[in-house]
Amino acid sequence: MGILQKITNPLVDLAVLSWDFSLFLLNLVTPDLKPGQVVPKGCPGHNLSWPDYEPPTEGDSRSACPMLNAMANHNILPHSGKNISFRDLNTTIRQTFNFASSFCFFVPTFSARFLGRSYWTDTFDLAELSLHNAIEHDASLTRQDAALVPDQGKPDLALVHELLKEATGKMPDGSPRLSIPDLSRALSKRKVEAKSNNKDYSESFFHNGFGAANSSTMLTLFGGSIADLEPMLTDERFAEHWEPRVLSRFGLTMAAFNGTVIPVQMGVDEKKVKLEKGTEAAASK
Ligand code: HEM
Ligand SMILES: *[C@@H]1O[C@H](CO)[C@@H](O)[C@H](O)[C@H]1NC(C)=O
Ligand SMILES: *[C@@H]1O[C@H](CO)[C@@H](O)[C@H](O)[C@H]1NC(C)=O
Ligand SMILES: *[C@@H]1O[C@H](CO)[C@@H](O)[C@H](O)[C@H]1NC(C)=O
Ligand SMILES: *[C@@H]1O[C@H](CO)[C@@H](O)[C@H](O)[C@H]1NC(C)=O
Ligand SMILES: CC(=O)N[C@H]1CO[C@H](CO)[C@@H](O)[C@@H]1O
Repeated sequence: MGILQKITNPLVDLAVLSWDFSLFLLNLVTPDLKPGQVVPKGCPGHNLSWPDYEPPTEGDSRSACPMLNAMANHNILPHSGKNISFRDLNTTIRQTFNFASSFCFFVPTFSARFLGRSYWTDTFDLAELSLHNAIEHDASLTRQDAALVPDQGKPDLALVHELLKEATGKMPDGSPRLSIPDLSRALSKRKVEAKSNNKDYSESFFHNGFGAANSSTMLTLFGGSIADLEPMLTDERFAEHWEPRVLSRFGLTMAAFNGTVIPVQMGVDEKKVKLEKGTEAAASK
């Protein structure tokens, strides 16, 4: 049985999707949260004030996910990255990132399923989330492929800089912003590169979609702001006074998120990258 059959559970997934859609509708008819108040009172990050950053040390467990690592680096999750309950992950990502509760339930449940554990009673270490081809996949934007670099817990700084320098947009204050086409282009380049460097390269429709989804959080929650993404992707640290840029009262739903993910995924064009590479090579001859 393939891993996908093992981790999909149509009844649960259907229930979560309808719950998600209800939240999407509720967001349309309720007032937005006030800037500065997106993280609830009493939670780390409320009023734009995050707990201190402490880089990981030898023995700490870290994942392929920059944002979860950042939570551990700021002690929002245990700094060791170990023995985290799936249920705590639900609560903390709801508070920290203003993802809708549907999403906050769905991803930890999904992770519990692929690790063969119980969402309700079990725990995990961050590194365990990097199980290859469960969520972790080839051609990530901030990690070399697992076949080349087995430790997926640290960002590859050269890749991060390649991504950040794709930004062609502008924030309202004039600073650089990663746009939808910038992200599509970055994903296309990573795919072309990974396919040529990694003889064990694999991809699937499912991972393409989720890869686009994972990276689209940079455009929604971070508004594409390079000033905010740089500390997050290089040090896995919250920028000072950061808060989620999604102000919806019931959080970022998967339904709303689709509005960003689908255009990003549709814009992925590996042929174009290959053609451009070809022209560059010809021009430099
Ligand atoms: C339950 C929660 C979560 C789990 C289990 C999880 C897990 C993962 C994993 C395993 C990856 C690696 C995928 C790859 O190979 O590229 C990943 C990537 C990513 N995650 Fe998460 N994640 C979670 C929550 C979040 C949240 C809340 C955010 C944003 C606020 C986020 C943003 C990202 C981004 C941007 C990447 C892409 C990094 C890259 O392409 O190198 N994740 N996540
Ligand atoms: C929020 O932070 C500002 C600036 O750091 C501070 O002046 C203010 O008192 C804080 N408000 C609350 C309710 O903590
Ligand atoms: C893991 O955490 C639980 C509480 O959530 C605790 O009872 C247990 O002793 C911890 N296990 C280890 C190995 O630290
Ligand atoms: C998930 O977290 C939400 C809070 O965001 C909470 O209301 C809900 O009970 C939690 N769900 C489960 C199944 O633990
Ligand atoms: C988002 O789009 C994907 C595929 O395009 C679809 O499978 C999924 O059900 C959609 N999610 C929601 C919540 O609308
Ligand atoms: C934040 C985000 O979109 N995370 C997604 C990353 O990909 C996995 C599956 O590959 C999804 O379950 C997460 O929802």
